[in-house]
Amino acid sequence: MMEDTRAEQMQLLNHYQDVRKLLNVLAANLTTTASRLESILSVCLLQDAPKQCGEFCLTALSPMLDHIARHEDEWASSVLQANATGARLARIEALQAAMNIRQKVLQEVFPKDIGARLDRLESQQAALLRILSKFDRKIVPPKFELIGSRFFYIEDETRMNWTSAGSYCRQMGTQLATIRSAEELAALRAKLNKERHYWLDITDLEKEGDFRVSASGKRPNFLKWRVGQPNNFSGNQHCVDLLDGLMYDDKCDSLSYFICQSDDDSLD
Ligand SMILES: [Ca+2]
Repeated sequence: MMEDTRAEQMQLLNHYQDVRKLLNVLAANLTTTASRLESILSVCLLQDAPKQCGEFCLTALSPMLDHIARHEDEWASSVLQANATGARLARIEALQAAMNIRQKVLQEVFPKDIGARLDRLESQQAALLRILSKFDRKIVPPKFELIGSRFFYIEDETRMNWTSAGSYCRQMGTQLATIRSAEELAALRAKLNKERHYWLDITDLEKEGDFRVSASGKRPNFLKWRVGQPNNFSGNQHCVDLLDGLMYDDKCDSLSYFICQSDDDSLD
């Protein structure tokens, strides 16, 4: 009797546990369904979802579809342009790569000090040109004579203003004379007419009182002023001449004889 009652109790307990499992499953399903409903309702608060959402979606999408249709061609051409730009970029990149390779090759072929070597070559070339032109000037033009240690031409027939006298010398490939020492002055003086003025290549036309060699722009190596000279008499004496072994500043447009020299002072 007792045993029968116990078996019934066990059976009831098993049923109770099965029912409880079922209830748990149902409760879980209900929770899932509730959360789905919640999410649907938060997006679109509709009473009849299938019908109303269809209209709603069409209404919302229609302008977008029209917009797509209107701009389809435009977008297609944009895509084409983008493709063309892409192709050009690719070509530019290829060119850049080729240039990089060429630059690398050049860097390997040429020595790194090529710039310094070119600079040295240029200065050597300039020095050679200076020497060559001095050499050229040593080929003495006709009518020039050795006076002291250099060659001079003394114009004793025609008087000219200072500018024309300078041009006359330059036409012979020479320049108006400067005097480099007392010895040279003495040697020249012996060849000149004591009563005549002879133009030299010295002037203060650029800056009053600052006498310079016209050919070089430098200060003369040697000056031998007469007492009281230069006096810039009347304020317009800017060209230097020689009279009886002494120097004067004189008006540049005065007519005087002159002396040319074969050396080029600008090369000193
Ligand atoms: Ca004077």
